[in-house]
Amino acid sequence: MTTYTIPAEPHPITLDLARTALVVIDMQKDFLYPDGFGAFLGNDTSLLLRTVEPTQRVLSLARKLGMLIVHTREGHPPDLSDCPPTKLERWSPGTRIGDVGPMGRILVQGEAGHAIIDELTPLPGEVVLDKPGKNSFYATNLDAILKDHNIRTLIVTGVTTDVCVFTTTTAANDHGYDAVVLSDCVASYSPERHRFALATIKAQGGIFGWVSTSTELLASLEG
Ligand code: C5J
Repeated sequence: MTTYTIPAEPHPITLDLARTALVVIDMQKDFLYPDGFGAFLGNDTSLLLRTVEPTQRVLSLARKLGMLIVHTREGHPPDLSDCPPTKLERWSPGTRIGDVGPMGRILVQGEAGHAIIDELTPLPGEVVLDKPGKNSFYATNLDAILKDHNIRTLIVTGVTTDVCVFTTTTAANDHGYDAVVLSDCVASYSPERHRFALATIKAQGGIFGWVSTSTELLASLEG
């Protein structure tokens, strides 16, 4: 067993490398690229693009170490059959799921904006998990995949901190995993909500998990 202790808040966490997976959440063109749907809604995508370089470093080390790597993508099939009516009706016409956005139909599988950004293209053998919800465990086989690999700890990266990262981390806790969120590898369109989500995850002695950074993780694993 190869274990590493990673500096983290609220306290260091020891992980067993063979039982640790990297989860890269929704690094999709529509959320990150300046010509995607997130930007079309008026969001500053540069806040999200800052995560790309540190995430590339973490992904590269995870590949070198042979860790299980899971990339998630939020979206629905073209007929929107798994999208609840409430989610379909929520926004104004023209900006709803399935409407045509700047990079194709919004949150629809197979459209250009639904794809993972070129900088983090998954390699063969890595899991690409399509999910209809925010929480990556909802209506997916993520828990089964992790259990198949005897995973205990998740290194969590991706976007957005306050939505899919937060809900996946709280669900990971309920499913019995330790989650370590890397603060420089996650981002929100709102810096305030980003800070609040991270503060909540590590509050009360780590009620949902841990918060660390790519620098601390890489220094520990490379050391
Ligand atoms: C994610 C969203 N990925 N913000 N989705 O956080 O709707």
